[in-house]
Amino acid sequence: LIIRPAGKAQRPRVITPFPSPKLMDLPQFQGEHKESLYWGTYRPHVYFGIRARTPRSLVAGLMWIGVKDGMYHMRHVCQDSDELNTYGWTQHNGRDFGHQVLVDQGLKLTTSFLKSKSEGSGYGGDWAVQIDVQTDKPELDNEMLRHGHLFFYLADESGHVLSLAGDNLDTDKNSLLASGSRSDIGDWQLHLKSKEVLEVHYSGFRTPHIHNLSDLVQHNLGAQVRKFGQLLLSDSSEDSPNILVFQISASIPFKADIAFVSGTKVKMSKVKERVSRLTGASLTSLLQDKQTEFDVKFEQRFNVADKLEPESTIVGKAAIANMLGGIGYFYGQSKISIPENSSLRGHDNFISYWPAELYTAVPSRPFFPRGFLWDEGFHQLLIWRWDVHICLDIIGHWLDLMNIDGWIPREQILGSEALSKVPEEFVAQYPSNGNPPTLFLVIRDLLDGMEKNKFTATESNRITSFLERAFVRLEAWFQWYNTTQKGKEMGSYYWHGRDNKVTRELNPKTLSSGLDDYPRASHPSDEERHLDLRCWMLLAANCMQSITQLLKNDKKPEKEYGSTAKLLSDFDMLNQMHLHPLVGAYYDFGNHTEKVRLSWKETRPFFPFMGKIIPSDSWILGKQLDLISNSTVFWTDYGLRSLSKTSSMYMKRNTEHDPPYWRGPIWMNMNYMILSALYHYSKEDGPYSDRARVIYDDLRGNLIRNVVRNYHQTGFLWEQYDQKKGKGKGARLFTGWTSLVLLIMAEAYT
Ligand code: 6A9
Repeated sequence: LIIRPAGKAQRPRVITPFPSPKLMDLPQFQGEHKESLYWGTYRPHVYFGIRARTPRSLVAGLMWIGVKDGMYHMRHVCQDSDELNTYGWTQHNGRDFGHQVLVDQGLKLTTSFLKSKSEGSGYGGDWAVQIDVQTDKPELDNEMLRHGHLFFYLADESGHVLSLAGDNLDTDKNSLLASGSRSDIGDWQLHLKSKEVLEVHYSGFRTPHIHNLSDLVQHNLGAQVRKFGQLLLSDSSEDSPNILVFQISASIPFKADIAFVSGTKVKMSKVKERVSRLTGASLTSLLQDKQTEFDVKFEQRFNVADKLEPESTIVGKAAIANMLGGIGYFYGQSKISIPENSSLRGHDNFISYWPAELYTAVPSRPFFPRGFLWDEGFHQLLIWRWDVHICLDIIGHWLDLMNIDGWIPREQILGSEALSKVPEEFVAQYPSNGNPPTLFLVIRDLLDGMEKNKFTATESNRITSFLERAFVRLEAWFQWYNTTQKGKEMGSYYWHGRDNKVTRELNPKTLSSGLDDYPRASHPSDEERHLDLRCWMLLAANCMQSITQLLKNDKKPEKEYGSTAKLLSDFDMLNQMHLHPLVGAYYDFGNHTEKVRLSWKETRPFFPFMGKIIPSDSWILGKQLDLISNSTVFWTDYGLRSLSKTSSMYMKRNTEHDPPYWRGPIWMNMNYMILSALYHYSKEDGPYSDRARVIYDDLRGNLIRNVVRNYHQTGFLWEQYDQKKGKGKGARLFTGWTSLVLLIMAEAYT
């Protein structure tokens, strides 16, 4: 009998952090860098929200009352059912400025964010919000549309009490709304100013459940309407409130400027000057300067002025602005599924990962406002080109989520606000399951950029020291894939964790691959060979080898990566394992359908082509170009299909509730990768370069035209595009990898 001393129980391996110094503890992420990114619009799941990059922050946000079909509706958390005509950042620099336009039926709101550090400011500086409310139907004599109601709130996640400036708020006389104190920023104050006459009411709450804020406000308003027949907050508060909501009402049009200043206790902190600088005409002019700065940087980074029509440029700006404006900060614990036969399995069928922070871009603010591992690699292809420090900070956070086995959970649902958006059955993460290691795409870009002197000396130094520290983690990550996902034959891989007991699905899904319902072997087994994973492994091995060379550390087992890379780029071996020799097309391999026998499955021209593995003079390259450009296979006027039209599963539902997802529609990340390969082959000597160029030009034109048209018609970037008519599909306001359209405009490829 072994009795462990109390309190010394060993942590289960799966929730043990990787034992090496954290990336986020690197000096480059401290000091000025850290402070400069402290406050931000890091709450992408709400229409407008601010918080700091700290686990228990003071958070701010906006709600308003929208009018639809003669009814009032509260707007707060981004929801598709709100049916906004459009919303999103038209400009954002990821640091101290953003400009967002929201159209809600007749109402047009503009929310601008500005951050500024001046003499006297506390840690992280001050910030301001300008909210501009207009209507496009001023002629309507509709009472409901003549008055605008905004609700601006502050909530302290750590429970500190917020003090109200007074019971009767009259911002004409005194702009102060509230104040408080925190250990991170010192004393702070919130001010409100406007040229117009505002009516201000308030309500205070005490609760740790900030994610229920919409309900709290709606209840308060509902009670007021029932009692007094008016849509105004009660001007009352629970004891020691940690949430204060201010209702700002005025006749439309009006503008409200909100200034948050910190470090206000210190003498000479110049509160008055700072507030007046961050409101009124001064704020407007500061915002204008930032807009110009954004436009200049956009042109300097993406160089698209000569290449684009003005309506395309608008979409390109929205793409980068939403990518940066969608960056969030999350804190919490992932839930990790534990297998049925495990001794860890007690009351719950999951255990919690360690509490962790994640700073990350998100695929979609209304639908998926959280981190996704393989999406993030694509996001960073845009972000590093804008601000490499933000990019490293994000990748660093992701690598710090690695456990001792070298595994990183795929979907990050951290904290109660994130959890409240996900149905329970989708929450748990499986330690047997991976997701494409796309962070290597970014690292390859960074290495390439350093070689071509694209970075300043400081940037290069930071990238190098980042990679020095990241090396052991990247190595463990590589090994995790290389061991847990390997196939029976040398040089073969398959996505583990597919369910071989499902009977109700047309084809068991492979969520880990990121391509969800893309058809694979009908009977999952260890005989499978997945071409996409094999190509990701080649990318990873190449990248590891390049890092080893850069770091010139002979203790690092460079040879090993070199030989893996060599093995995986062996063209003959690739062809033996995955090529149908007569058709010249590439396939997965596994047990298939009715007769259940080992055979090739689904034409996949994409992956070896995207990996640029095919020699430029090979007849197979010609065959690949045939498949891509053939409209009975992959080609459409709007981009390439995700599945060949000839497939038996083309546009088939997987279950009654599961419409086709990666079985036909056009996805931007895959199209971007193919364009990148076409661009490459068009520049390589060989018999196919001219043809590659023609296809490249056509495909690029089709993609841009279609995304731009959809944006102007619908007000949004979409998750995918329909392969028949090019119509946006799936989640709208999907500003994750669909934003790659900007890199396509700029012809900036990996
Ligand atoms: C399910 C539903 C309110 C699916 O963009 C994120 C991912 C991609 O990584 C993946 O490749 N999307 C793609 O096939 C969206 C996944 C959403 C799963 C959440 C819960 C909640 O709806």
